Amino acid sequence: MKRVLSGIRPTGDIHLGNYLGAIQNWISMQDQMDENLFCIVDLHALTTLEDVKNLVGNTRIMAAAYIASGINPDQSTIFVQSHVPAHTELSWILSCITPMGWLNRMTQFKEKAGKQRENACLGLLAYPVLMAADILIYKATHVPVGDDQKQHLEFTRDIAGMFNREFKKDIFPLPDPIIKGPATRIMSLRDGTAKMSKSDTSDYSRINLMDDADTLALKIRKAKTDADPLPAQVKDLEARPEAHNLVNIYAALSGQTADQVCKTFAGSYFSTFKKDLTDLVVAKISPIGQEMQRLLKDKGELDQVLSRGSMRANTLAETHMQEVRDIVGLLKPDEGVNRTRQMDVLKSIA
Ligand code: AQP
Repeated sequence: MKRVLSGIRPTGDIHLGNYLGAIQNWISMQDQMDENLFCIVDLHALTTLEDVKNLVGNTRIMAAAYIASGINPDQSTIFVQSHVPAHTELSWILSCITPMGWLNRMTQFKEKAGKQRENACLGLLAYPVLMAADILIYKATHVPVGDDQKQHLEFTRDIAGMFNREFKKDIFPLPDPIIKGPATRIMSLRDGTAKMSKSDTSDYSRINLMDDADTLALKIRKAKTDADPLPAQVKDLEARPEAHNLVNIYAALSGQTADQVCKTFAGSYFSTFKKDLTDLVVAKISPIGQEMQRLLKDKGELDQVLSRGSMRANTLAETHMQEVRDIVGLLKPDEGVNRTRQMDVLKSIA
């Protein structure tokens, strides 16, 4: 059984990095896998509360982005993480076998906490445990993500192995990270050494899926580059991170390798290359943005997709959660006794 699970935090404008690093791979896997689950990980958004604006709106925007990009809700399960309580239940159980040393080594925690390590919230430190639960609760076998999530995926495999050994049951498959293509790490348009990110304060650092054609053209025109022409081979771009990034974006959107792009544009200056890149970005991204705008006009329809998704996700997650409760040795509630107690309480109130 090949089952895919992946997700994005609804923390702001969904950008080209999210699309090329994650969603494009989800779409290519849709037909190849037995089951696909795509989650909007709203509980993860709470780990950086300062960045959380309009969580409800952003959750719907993310659902619209998934569908507009090509995730078919009749074929794949699209749902919201907080609608499936088993994620947090499993997260707690996993956190009880997670060594603190493993969490302290996570580079994303170090980057996000920065110098405020002592004041950083527990949720930010525990983020990888919840992410492991997101994946393991569905016994997912494949997880398509961008390069920045590599360490969290290794952590998930380690924790799954540890749980299986600790309880002497092969319950969790070790999920395979799918990190592929020329766009596993799209960089900021303003700084080729920083990841394109929703939380970057400069909107000119990223290409948003909902940017209109004029904004896309302006952002690419303003993107940082250098005065040298493009080389014939991508290896000669190693010391030119901004130029390398734009070539990677062109390659990913046109379905070519970065070397093929270099060959085509060898000797051209960025003034020429940027014009072709703009045409390509507008042709690929504008229709997605327009479809998102259309989908967002009918919130009822979007909410229905999410509620259908959460029904499927809950059914699967609860089946696996029951196995986990049995394995760790939690007492099952006796339904008969529970009902009698409820009646007693109701009588005492009456
Ligand atoms: N720049 C990127 N290049 C390639 N892939 C990327 N991803 C994110 N940025 C890039 C991939 O998108 C998926 C969802 O990421 P996320 O929103 O859950 O978390 P993130 O990695 O923290 O993304 P951002 O945009 O940087 O959000 P903020 O600013 O809120 O932290 C993941 O598969 C990720 O690899």
